[in-house]
Amino acid sequence: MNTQRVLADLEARHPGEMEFLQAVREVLMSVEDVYNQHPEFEKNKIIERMVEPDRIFTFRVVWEDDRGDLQVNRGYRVQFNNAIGPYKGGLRFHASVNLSILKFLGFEQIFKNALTTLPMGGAKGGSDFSPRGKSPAEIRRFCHAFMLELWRNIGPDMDVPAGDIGVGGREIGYLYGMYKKLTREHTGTLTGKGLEYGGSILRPEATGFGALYFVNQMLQDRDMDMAGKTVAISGFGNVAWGAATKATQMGAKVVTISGPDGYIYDPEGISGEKIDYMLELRSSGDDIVAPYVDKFPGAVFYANKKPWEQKVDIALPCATQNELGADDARMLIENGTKCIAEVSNMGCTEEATTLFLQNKMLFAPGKAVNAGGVATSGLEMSQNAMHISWGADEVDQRLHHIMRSIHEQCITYGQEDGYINYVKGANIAGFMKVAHAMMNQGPI
Ligand code: 2IT
Repeated sequence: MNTQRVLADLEARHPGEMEFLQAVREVLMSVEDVYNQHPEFEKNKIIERMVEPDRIFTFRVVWEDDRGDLQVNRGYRVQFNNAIGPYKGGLRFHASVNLSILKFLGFEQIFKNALTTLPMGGAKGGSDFSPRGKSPAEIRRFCHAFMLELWRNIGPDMDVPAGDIGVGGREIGYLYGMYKKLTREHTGTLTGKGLEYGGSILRPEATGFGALYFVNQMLQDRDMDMAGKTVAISGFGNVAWGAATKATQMGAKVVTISGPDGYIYDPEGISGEKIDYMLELRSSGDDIVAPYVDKFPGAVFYANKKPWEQKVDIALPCATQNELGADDARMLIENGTKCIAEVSNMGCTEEATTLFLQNKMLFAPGKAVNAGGVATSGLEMSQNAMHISWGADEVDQRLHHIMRSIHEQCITYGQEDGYINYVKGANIAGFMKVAHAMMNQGPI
């Protein structure tokens, strides 16, 4: 494979799509050697086909705000690859959403879903609608309007959306309600549903819990565990909440959370009612963490700064893409951080990732670490298809098993003279599965 040529072609066709190009570059660099050992991949143009989404839907979403004015947003669904199963991936509602971001997320989702061991293809969607400062009624009207268009392109064996940034249980409820109304079917076409209407127990916790199961495996591999470790977490949404809950249960002390306004440092540890308070902060809709210090005066708020300047044992970016840059990485390395695991998708910049790998840090990428979320969505699909619901023990056991399997795949493919390169391991393991599936199905 001529990686540089593939990337140059892609750049010429998608100028300025920085996030998409970044995600593709990372995978291509990782798989280059393995790819070149398989001339049949080259002959079948596997890479050229893989970087081209199967199809993309873009549509207009019109909704009425509380003043009675009409608002117009853009809606998207990128169906990237269904070689190993129906399209699967979240919906993101955020002002920053554009095609570059959704294509990067959809591309990552292909390999992440392959790692879960479950039959799911890769997709992503969303809108540039920002839930920030919107009333509950406006959010409901937007979700209904969004589904008025999307419903034709999704289905239980075709494409199963879920949540992501800005889309949680409430939004999934409205989206599912409208989907059900339009199709007159109750087929579980979205995941992340409420427990009363087909949702899976533990889905809200699954991304954070799965991430901590994975981190625990990483630590065990170097004869360490979570007990007594200090943890820096960024973000304060659903993923940060699940990660903080499980880290605390495992005996670690979470000392930071963050928002767009800055970060909270709480030396006593963010546990118990403080973790619950995160959800309250989130549901206020203001998208800020500063009020934490009014409620818990032992903590400090650092405006417009990131938590990576704190000396901790474990760093877990849980907010959004490229949230941890080269300077942050240097600080974490200098501070002797024992483990850094991306819980957000592509949480580290390319420079930061390179620094971690060059310094042989214990570092793992989002597509491995956060795959417990979509894996539990896969378990929700299975329960829906069987018209049953599993108990918490069953789901948690399966989640454990899946995260262990992902870790093993990373070890198998990520060996570099005794160092485990989890980035390479995750990319190669996911890529090989999808590439073989594509080969077996012919040039379509
Ligand atoms: O990035 C992700 O894996 C998600 N937002 C979850 C996707 C899903 O289908 O549960």
